[in-house]
Amino acid sequence: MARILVTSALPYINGIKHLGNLAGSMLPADVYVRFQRLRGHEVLAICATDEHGTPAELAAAAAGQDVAQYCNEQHEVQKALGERFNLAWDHFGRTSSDWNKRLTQHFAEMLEANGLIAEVVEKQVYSIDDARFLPDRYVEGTCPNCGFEKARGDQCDNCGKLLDPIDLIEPYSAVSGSKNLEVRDTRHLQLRQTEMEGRIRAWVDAAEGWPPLAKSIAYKWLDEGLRDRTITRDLKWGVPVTKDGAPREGFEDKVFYVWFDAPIGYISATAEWAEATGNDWESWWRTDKGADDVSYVQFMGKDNVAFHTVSFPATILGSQEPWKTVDKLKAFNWLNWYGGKFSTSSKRGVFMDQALELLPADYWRWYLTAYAPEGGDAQFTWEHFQGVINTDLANVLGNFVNRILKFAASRFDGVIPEGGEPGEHEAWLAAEVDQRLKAIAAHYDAMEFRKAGAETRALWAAGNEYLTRAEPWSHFKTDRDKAAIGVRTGINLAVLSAIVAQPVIPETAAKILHAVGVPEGKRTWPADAGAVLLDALPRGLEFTVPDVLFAKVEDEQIAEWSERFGGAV
Ligand code: B3M
Ligand code: ZN
Repeated sequence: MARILVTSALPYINGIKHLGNLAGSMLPADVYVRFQRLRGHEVLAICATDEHGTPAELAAAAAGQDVAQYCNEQHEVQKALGERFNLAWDHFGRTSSDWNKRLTQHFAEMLEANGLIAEVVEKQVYSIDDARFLPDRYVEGTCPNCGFEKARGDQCDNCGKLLDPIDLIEPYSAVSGSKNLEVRDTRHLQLRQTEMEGRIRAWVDAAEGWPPLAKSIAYKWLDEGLRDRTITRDLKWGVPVTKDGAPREGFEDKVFYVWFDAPIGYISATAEWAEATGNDWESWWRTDKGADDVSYVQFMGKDNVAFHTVSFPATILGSQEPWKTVDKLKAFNWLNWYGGKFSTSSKRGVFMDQALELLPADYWRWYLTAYAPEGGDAQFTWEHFQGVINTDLANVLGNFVNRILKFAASRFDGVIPEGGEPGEHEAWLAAEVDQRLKAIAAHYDAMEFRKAGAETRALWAAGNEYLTRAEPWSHFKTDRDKAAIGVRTGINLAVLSAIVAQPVIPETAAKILHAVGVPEGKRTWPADAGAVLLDALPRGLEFTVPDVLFAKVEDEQIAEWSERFGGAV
C-alpha cells in the first residue's frame, strides 16, 4: 500500500470561500483523498487557513476587528464549513501557528546560511495620509498589463498577472483611498532565485506526475527568467524576521511575506497534526526519515501554480535539507459566474455557507467535481446546475436505486432473494461494469475528475439499462427465479454504484450502503466487479428502502435563486 500525502491550496482567512474556490482545490483534493483511501492506501490529508499578509489585515480592518481575533473566528467558520461539506482532512491547521513561525524562520535562516538571502534597499509605495507603507493589496490601481481598474498591488484579478505595487497606474491606498502616495526606500530580504534557476529547472524537468497545465505554467515562468524575490514586508501581522534565533536588526517592524510562509504551512500543519495525534510528521516530509516512499500530491487553482512550482521549491531546495517535494501537481482553471468571476471582495456568486442553505453538500459536490473547471474555464449557470442534478443524481442514480429497492421490498419481503442463475443479461452487465470500474479508477489516479464523473454516471446508467433488459417485474409471476436473479443483481449493482460514488457524494452513498446493510469494512473499492454483482450481499439479508435520495431542483427554485444571487454581470 502506498503512502500518499495530499494538500490543497490553503484558503485565505479573509472570509468564507465561494464555490469557485471550493471547486478549484479543496473539493477535488478531498475526492482524491477519499478515492485513495477506498483503495486501501495510507493517505494523509492536510489543509489550513492562510492567515497572514494583507488579505488578512484588510479583511479584519473591514470587519472592525483586531486581526488575531478575526483570524481565530474565521478559522473556526471555515473549519466548520469544510466539515459540513464533508472535507475529510486529517488536519485543518493555521499558518499563524507556532509551528509555522518556527519552520518559516528556520527556512529563512537555512537559505541565508546557504548564501541565498540578500539584504537590499527597495522602493515601496508609502502613504503619507496613512503614515505607513502599502505593500501588496494595500495599494490598488490600474493594471499595467490589461488596464483593469481595480488591480491589487500583488496580482491583477482580471488577467492574473503578478504585479509589483509600484507598477500600478494611478495607485491609491486600499486603507483610506488616499492618492497622496510616494515611493520610499525600505530595507528588505530577497531570496536569490536567480541563483537557483538551474536547480529549479532541473527539478521541473525531472517532474513526471504533473498534468500539462501545471508544467506549462512552470516553464512559462522559468522561460521568462526568474527574478530575486522579496520575502519580507512592512507589516505587523505575520511571522517576525529573525537572525540566529533573535529579532533581526532593522526588521523589527517587518514580517515575512505571506507567500513565503504559507506553503511552509503544509509542513507545519502536518507537524500540528502529528503532535495532536501522537504521529510522526517527519516520516511524511523528510526524505532522510522515511518520506522517500511518500507520493505527494498538491491541488490548486492555476493562479497558485507559479508559487508551488518555482517559489516554494526555491525555499525547499535552497535549504539544502532533505525535504520532500511535490510529485503530482493538479491545477484547475476558473469556475466562472455569469460571464465574470466569482469574487470574494465584490461578493459575486454563491458562497459555501449559502450553498448549504439551498441544498445538501452532495448536490454541490457532484456538480462541482463532475463538471470541474478542468480542460478550460467552466461556467456556472443555474440552468446547467439544475439540469445536471435532475439528470445525473435524481433520474440516473436516485431513480435506479429506488426503483430496484422498492420493487424488491414489495415483492420479496425486504430480503435479498435466493434462486436463479446468472444469464446473458448478467454477463453483459458484468463486462460493462468491469470496464467502467477500471476506467473510473484510472481517471481518479490521473486526477481527471470530469472523466471520472462521466464514467461514474455511465456506471449508474448501466443500472437502469440492466433493469430494462432483465425486467424482473415481468418475470415475477411466471418465473420467480428469473425475477430473483434480476433483483439480487440489481441490488448488488446498487451497492456497487454507491461504493464508487463514495468519493464524490459520501453522504448519499452511505445512506444507500446503510439501507442495504453493507458494513463499513466492506465499502472499499472492489477488485472484482463481477464478484460484487453476484455476491455483495448474502441471500436472506434484510434491507430497507431509503427515502428519496435526491429531490429534483424545480423551476421555481431556480427562479428564486437566480433572483437572490443575481445572474447577469
Ligand atoms: N491562500 C491563495 C489562494 O487561496 C493562497 C494559497 C496559499 S497555498 C500555500 O488563492
Ligand atoms: Zn490585469
